Amino acid sequence: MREVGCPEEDLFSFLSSKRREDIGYRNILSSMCTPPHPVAARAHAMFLETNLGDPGLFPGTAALEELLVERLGTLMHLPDAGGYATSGGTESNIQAFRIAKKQKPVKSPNVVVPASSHFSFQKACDILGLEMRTVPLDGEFRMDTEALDGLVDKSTVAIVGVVGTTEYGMVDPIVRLSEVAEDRDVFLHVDAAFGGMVVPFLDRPIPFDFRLPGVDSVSVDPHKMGMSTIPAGCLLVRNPACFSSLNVDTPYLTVKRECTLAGTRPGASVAAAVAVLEYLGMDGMRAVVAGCMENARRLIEGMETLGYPRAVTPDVNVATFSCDRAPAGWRVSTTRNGHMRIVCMSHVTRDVIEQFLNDMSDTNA
Ligand code: 0PR
Repeated sequence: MREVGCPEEDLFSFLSSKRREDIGYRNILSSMCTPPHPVAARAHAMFLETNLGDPGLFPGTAALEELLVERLGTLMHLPDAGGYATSGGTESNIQAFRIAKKQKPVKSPNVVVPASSHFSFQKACDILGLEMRTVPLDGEFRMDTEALDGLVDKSTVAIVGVVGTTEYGMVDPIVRLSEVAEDRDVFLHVDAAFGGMVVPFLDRPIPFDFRLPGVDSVSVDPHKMGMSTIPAGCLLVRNPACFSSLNVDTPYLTVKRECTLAGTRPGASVAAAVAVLEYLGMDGMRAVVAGCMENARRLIEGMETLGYPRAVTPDVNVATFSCDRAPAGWRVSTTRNGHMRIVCMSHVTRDVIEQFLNDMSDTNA
């Protein structure tokens, strides 16, 4: 550290120079995050110092966390769902596996996940000592449920389905997974980190949530399509009592037990998440999602006109192409199969898409 502190103006000009090195969201087509909605930013600033790790000191903020769980639980067709605000999809996935593992104490536990699952499940398996069994995908990058049955055995503590896969934006056949989970009496975790804030707002929602009897937990991230500030995730469970298996004693806090992974936890991004849901309502979210889906459709149409076929028709607003070059200045990503991947977040407006397509056609020339 410096011996003597830096004058504020100098400090902030240093910070500004670093901030200018960041790439503006306008040209970022590869991210599942987006600039926070203005009401999220405003709420975040109001709750800057709050800590949900000691909720008795911040009962108002703690009530907002409960409201978030209630709102998202209701969206997932279970108003009484248990849950808490996590730091994002990774923490939700780790915690879901912890619960599943506690529920079935076996000698060499395994979990069965689709090949498309997010890398956070690898971290979870490493931390928890779980064998990860991978189910291959079908021709449309969804879990091939034919292959699922043979991978589940007595030591399987959890099955995972993904709603809005990171790379291709697909929704796994959760109806079938729910049947298998019930038949084989296995915990079913649905990773809806991305699609949980998309699918419920589609004209024809694909069933994936607690309406399916085999679904035990769902993760959904307000800091992705929920336009909240970072970090804001949420883990929801059908049976609120299952969190008690994660409890540790916290004798000197205002609550005597804690089931969360993190100790100190931000209230600001939770207030921001609630703010967006309340401000937009179902109607507002439907409009946001309709816009993103329409932009994805237009992008696919435009790219195909330029001779770059889609890899698949996505279920949510992630578009992928057989195309190996992007015009300069744009951030796109590449899937493990080598497809160009573009996430049509709300900052990726129609104008941005048209500009991108223009630049693509110039690189073609
Ligand atoms: N589950 C799914 C389906 C995800 O897509 C992600 C992250 C996670 C879980 C983990 O969520 P957290 O990152 O909140 O822990 N998906 C994005 C990805 O890996 C995250 C991301 C966002 C990456 C913005 C880059 C970026 O610029 O692509």
